[in-house]
Amino acid sequence: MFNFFKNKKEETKDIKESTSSKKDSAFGFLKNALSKTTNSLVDNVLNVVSGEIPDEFELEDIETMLIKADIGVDYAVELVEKIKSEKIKTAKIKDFLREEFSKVLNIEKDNKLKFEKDKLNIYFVVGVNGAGKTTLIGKLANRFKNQGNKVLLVAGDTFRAAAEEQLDVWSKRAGVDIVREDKADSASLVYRAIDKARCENYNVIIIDSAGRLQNKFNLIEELKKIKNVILKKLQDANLETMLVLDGTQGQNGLSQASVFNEAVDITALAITKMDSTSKGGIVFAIAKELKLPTKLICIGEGIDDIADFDSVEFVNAIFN
Ligand SMILES: Nc1nc2c(ncn2[C@@H]2O[C@H](COP(=O)(O)OP(=O)(O)OP(=O)(O)O)[C@@H](O)[C@H]2O)c(=O)[nH]1
Ligand SMILES: [Mg+2]
Repeated sequence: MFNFFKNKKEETKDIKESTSSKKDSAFGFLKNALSKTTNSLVDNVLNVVSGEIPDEFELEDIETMLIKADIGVDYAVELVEKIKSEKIKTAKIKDFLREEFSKVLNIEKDNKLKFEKDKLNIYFVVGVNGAGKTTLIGKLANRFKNQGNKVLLVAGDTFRAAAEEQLDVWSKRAGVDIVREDKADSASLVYRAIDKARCENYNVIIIDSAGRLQNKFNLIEELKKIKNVILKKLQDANLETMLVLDGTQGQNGLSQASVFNEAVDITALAITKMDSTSKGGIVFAIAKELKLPTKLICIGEGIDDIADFDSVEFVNAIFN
């Protein structure tokens, strides 16, 4: 349904061949990919209805289709209830869904990544193991660097030497500086990094963190500690606490978002792996349940495979 990229390998390959055009066409790429899924979302929903108005069985099928698209069970039930109570005709279901999805993404919070060139901008990146945090940081660093910013990466995942190595590789690829210290306490490292950034006039700091789902309590406590340090040293800096979610994980994302949000007050979401079997419905589920804005999407493992999330384009891509 929302399996945007199920058959998209070829398109991915085409785009990979031209990195420079990729950034420009990231949303074209998404649109292209989505249009097929879209058709599957819209078609799947509409295909189960034959009469002028959906009957009970058909309403159930619509609900199943929506749940499969990862928009969340509660939201799917709510939509179907509306279709039923408002007696929405089959011919109008597409318009109805379009309007509902647009409304849900049109939340109060801004979808644009916080950034002011003349200030210090701190991005604290969190998420479970393997979500794509370190990769996203590399891409974001590269983008900020290319826009003329002075960028400092902080290897806040101090438990695994390999994690620091991985971030180090990305820092070289992006041509930006990095602060790393084996086995250091990550909160102290962040403390020192913010001092360094201020002394040396960096305007972007991106902080990596360890993702360990199996050790949830410690992970969350450590993240809270880092967040407190950042808040203490924030002054007039911008802060974006960004949760990275693997788009292929579907509804798991919703529960992860709620745990992380409770601990560190998430201000932005980044959905990764939209190029594989991602079910983009999670964007709606999270906007609906947690009122959290998706600000970035990642569409591959390459350095340019990142794009700002645009809710209008996203909905258009699904329904046009
Ligand atoms: N296809 C695809 N793969 C991605 C994307 N983003 C990240 N990956 C891959 O996902 C895997 C995990 O990415 P990492 O960046 O190491 O994830 P992490 O959240 O830092 O993981 P931990 O440090 O273990 O918590 C790597 O193999 C990445 O190349 C994406 O947008 N698309
Ligand atoms: Mg990592």
